[in-house]
Amino acid sequence: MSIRRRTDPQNQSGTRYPTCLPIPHNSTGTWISNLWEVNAMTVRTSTWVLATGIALVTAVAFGASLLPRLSAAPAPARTIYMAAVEPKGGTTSDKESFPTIALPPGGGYVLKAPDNTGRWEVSTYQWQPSLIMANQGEQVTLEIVGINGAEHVSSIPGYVSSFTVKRGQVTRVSFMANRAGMFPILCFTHNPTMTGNLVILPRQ
Ligand SMILES: [Cu+2]
Repeated sequence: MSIRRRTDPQNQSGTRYPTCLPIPHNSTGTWISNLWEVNAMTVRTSTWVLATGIALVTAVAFGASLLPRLSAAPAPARTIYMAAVEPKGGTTSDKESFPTIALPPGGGYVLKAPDNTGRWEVSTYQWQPSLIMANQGEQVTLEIVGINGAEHVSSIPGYVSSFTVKRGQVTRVSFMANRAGMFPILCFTHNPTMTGNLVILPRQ
């Protein structure tokens, strides 16, 4: 607020001081409107500047208060449902001859010789689905049920060192997908066929 001397002599007495403005006083408490005039424009400008300042400070303080909350926001979650399965097929020797060439070793392939009825079977162990994807930055949970095979001792190198899936049980494997790329999902019990792929898509 600024105050300047009133120059109009006709206004030096009997003039009422505007009630909307702060009243300047002398040392005895008597208001001095007949000597001084408040520059109302300056008062409005000062008020606007003060209000703007308060608003800016409030906005900055509010924004700063949000930062810890944003940084502490939980990562988006993704649950992928999988199963340990064993697709199987078979026939009888009178319809199709039993293969004479053995399948690759490792437990992932199973070729059962003809039984006393002549029926023979072939199967393979797999993850279903065998290709799964998530986004970098997601909290990923694999919920895996064991359908076929007594147990599957497994690993996802780069993410999960070891886990085991058992028939009739659900195994949950959780990890933060903080690295993009492709990672194998390995079952050591059923090589080489029970190998899946986990694809972590890079953050945009
Ligand atoms: Cu397995």
